[in-house]
Amino acid sequence: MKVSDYIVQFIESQNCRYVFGYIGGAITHLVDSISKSENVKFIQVYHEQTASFAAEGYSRSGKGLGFCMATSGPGATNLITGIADAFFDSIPVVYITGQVNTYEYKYSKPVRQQGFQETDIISIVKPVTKYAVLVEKKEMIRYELEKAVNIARSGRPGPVVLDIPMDIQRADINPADLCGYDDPDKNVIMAIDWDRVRMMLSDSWRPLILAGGGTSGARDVLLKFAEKQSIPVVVSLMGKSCFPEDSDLFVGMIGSYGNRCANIALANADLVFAVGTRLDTRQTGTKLDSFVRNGKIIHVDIDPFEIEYSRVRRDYAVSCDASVFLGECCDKVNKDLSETAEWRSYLSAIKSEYSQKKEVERNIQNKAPYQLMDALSAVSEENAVFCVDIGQNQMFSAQGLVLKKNQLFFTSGGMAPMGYAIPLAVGLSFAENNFRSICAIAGDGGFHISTQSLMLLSQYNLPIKVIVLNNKTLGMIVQFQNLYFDGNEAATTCRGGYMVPDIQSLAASYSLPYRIVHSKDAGNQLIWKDIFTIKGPMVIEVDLSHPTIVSPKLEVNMPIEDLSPKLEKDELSRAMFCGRI
Ligand SMILES: Cc1ncc(C[n+]2csc(CCOP(=O)(O)OP(=O)(O)O)c2C)c(N)n1
Repeated sequence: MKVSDYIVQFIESQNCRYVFGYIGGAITHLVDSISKSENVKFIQVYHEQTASFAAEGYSRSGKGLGFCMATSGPGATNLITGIADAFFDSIPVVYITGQVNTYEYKYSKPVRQQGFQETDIISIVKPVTKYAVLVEKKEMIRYELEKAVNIARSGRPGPVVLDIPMDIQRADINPADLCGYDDPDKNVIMAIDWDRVRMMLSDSWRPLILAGGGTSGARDVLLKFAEKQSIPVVVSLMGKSCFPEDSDLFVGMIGSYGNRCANIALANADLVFAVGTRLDTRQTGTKLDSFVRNGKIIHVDIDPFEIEYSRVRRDYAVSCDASVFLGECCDKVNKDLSETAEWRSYLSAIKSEYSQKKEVERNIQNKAPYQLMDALSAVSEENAVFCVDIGQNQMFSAQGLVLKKNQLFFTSGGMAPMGYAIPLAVGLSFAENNFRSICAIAGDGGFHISTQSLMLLSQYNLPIKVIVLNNKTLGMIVQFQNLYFDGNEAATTCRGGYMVPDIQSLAASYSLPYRIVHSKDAGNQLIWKDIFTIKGPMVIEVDLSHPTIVSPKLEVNMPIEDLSPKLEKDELSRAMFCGRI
């Protein structure tokens, strides 16, 4: 059997029906083998970066493992942003790159290159992968594939890269002779000190759950635990959609761009269950001593390094899978609900006083982007997925969308590459096979960066609504420039040298239906309802007309509750539970 055929058989066995990639000489054997498969299809994209993000989308759907392929040299290097993104946001993806023949490869010789398009991709991606290896011997193919998949999926998930020379791809093997991989770490579990957890909860009057992206596979037990104990919940950006946001227990999203009510909740909790989160600076702010300063933190993260090297003071930290921890919490801890009643009623008052709606009423001139989020929250389908890009559009969505139980929200937290949303939506859409309606939300900048991926929407009639929040600027950076650079709009506005293409013409050149929604109609539910009744892809340009601002925002060196625009001192101290006790 040819090695490339064996690889395809293996991919089929991983519940993967689509491989995203861009052809080139060094992966032609693999693409040829896929083309002969009845179970897996090669989706030829229009930029390797699109393939790298689409494979993440495929994995993030939970429907199967994402696979991605690119040729040696420029094909492989074009994958790097996606590989790094999957690494920082813990998404299991198998990236396969073609390589020059082993007899052409330079190995450790001090020359720059021997073969055409030869590039040592393995050394380049090592710091942003869980595992990356050049498969030099055909006999190792089964072992390396099984090892790669196991590593990608186990523990804290992440990307792996297999670099496969052309002569290995075309070599002949007998599958019966190949050795497999045996996971050596199968049963390593860190014990949880339940007495300690119980004690901390029983001493607490103001408990709060902070759910991070690691709870995305633990939605049911998170809800069960929170409801059983009536513990209010805040989420991080990556944790958004892990808890139903129409629940009374939900307070909001925390962090540098968190909802004000959620940051205030965090500042006043006396016990935080921080689960499936690495407590990064965008969550804690830079003034670490103010983070949960009136309380204790139980930190649960599957990655033992995050537990060991956290910058945040924790009172109990354990490396454990979020679903295992929360599942056991449901059985092993119990709290007298009357003890936390005052905290819950305080939080519901804070939630209503410092909701995103009130924030917008008070502090935002151009309300259109937030009105848009209100409308999308109201009319989007029960099982809609929101794939969200980077910039102000990301924060409008994260702060403004109120998600229901079965809706999903995917964005990039650690790497945050503009141009992420549409390719991500493409991968998800192939995995979902029309089951979910998908919105890709992007700014004009991120949209332009990923324009070529629009081809796939019309080519495969993918049910993706691309919503472009067109403020004709790189809005997030303009906001930053206004804050710290005296409003010098270098490289971010038309004056500064940044231009936006004609979005309608772009949609037309990719044969996509197009609608424009003007600023005054951004919150018009009827318009959005009408848009969602149309099946298939569409580009919807939301013309935001005027400058846009994200609010609230935590400035550098500020305590987590003291978001800008700042509340009057008196008002803030009245808002603090701890100010009253
Ligand atoms: C690939 C990449 N380049 C640069 C940045 C830095 N950056 C972050 S947000 C942003 C502006 C985004 O502008 P746009 O896509 O128009 O969205 P808006 O902020 O206006 O909603 C930039 C340049 C980035 N995150 N990714």
